[in-house]
Amino acid sequence: MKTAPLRWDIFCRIVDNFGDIGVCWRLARQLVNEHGQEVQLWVDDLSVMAALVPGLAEEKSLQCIDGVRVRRWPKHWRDQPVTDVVIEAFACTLPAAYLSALADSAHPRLWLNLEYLSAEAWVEDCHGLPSPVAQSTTQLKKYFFFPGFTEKTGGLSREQNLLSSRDQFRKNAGNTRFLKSLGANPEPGDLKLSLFSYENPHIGSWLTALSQHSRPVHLFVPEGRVLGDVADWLGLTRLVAGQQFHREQLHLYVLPFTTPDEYDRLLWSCDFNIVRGEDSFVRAQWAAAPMLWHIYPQDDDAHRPKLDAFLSLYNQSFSTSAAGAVTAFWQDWNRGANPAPSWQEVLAHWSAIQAGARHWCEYLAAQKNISQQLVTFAEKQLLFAPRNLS
Ligand code: TRH
Repeated sequence: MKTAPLRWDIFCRIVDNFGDIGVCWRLARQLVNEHGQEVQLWVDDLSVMAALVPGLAEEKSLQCIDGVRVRRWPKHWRDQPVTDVVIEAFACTLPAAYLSALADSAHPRLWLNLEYLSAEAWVEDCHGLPSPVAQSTTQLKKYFFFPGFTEKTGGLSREQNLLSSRDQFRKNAGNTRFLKSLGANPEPGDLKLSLFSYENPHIGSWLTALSQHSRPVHLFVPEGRVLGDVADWLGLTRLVAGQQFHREQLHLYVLPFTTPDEYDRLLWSCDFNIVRGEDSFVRAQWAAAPMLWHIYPQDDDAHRPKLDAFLSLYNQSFSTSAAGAVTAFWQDWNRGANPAPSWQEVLAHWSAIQAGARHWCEYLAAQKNISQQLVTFAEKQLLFAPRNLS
């Protein structure tokens, strides 16, 4: 039975960096374009979003992009009609007046708390649990929605045609053309890497190892927080997009921050990707190539068990020795130890690590993606209850 589209409000507060809006924007687009839903995305800082969405006009309080109504989340909230489903992304705290309107609504409403991605085991137990906070009203239901890496979680963001587009791109030599457009001309057998990580003061020893590799290495570094450490190694004070450097075997390209789709193409074109946070971390997994995750560092070291939990799942796709090499490199990088020796171990297990990365991607691709799961969950909660679709 075909059901009428639900109306969704997604609220996104940008705490830091690009991950919060990267995740919400991707989700909003998928709900509209792949599931025919009506979506408004409320964002408190459009200037950060503009880095990912070039057509976005920062000064506009309402604009429609790719079918999504993008709205500035104003400091002083003015009354707005509430929608069927509300996503409160990453505990961003809904406007109080909006919340009361939700609770007072005569029609069933669903309030979902979209949580940060984690591979920790407790996520499976908490995903989809009702939140007691709002259960006092009969028409408003609140639930925790956890993305994750197993069938018992809310899944990961993956566009319907993502993997087929990736395969076509590679089959049609899109990677060669793409790297050429960045000014690179790698020969077959050269190593191609991308680097989008947080600061790492020990990166110099790894860059030196790359410069001494047996074959040419092409390293693509989008503008971001690691550039200062790369500049230090080059003996420069700062780097800007468009610059290229050549040190022994290493060709280094500083790239402008680009659109999420172009960034996917970079990940698909490289043999090894260093990624960070939440969204680039997921995109690198869909590239099905060896990778390293620089996890978002938290003051209380809460990121350490998250890193360990992911590694123990991920490593199930790898042979024992390849898993050991991956773990050592990831842990060294994330602990601020010298990553050069464990990088040599990665190189020593290269084909086994490539096979493991492909296997992991296939394992994930067999699961339902997060937008499918959200729509199914929302329809289940709201479908049989009378709704105001006016
Ligand atoms: O920017 P991040 O460090 O975001 C982080 C995480 O989301 C973290 O969980 C959160 O707590 C913290 O912010 C506040 O890393 P992330 O998640 O990888 O987001 C980067 C986004 O930028 C991702 O959507 C990919 C996108 N991107 C581009 O669109 N173009 C580019 O050129 C690059 C390098 C990235």
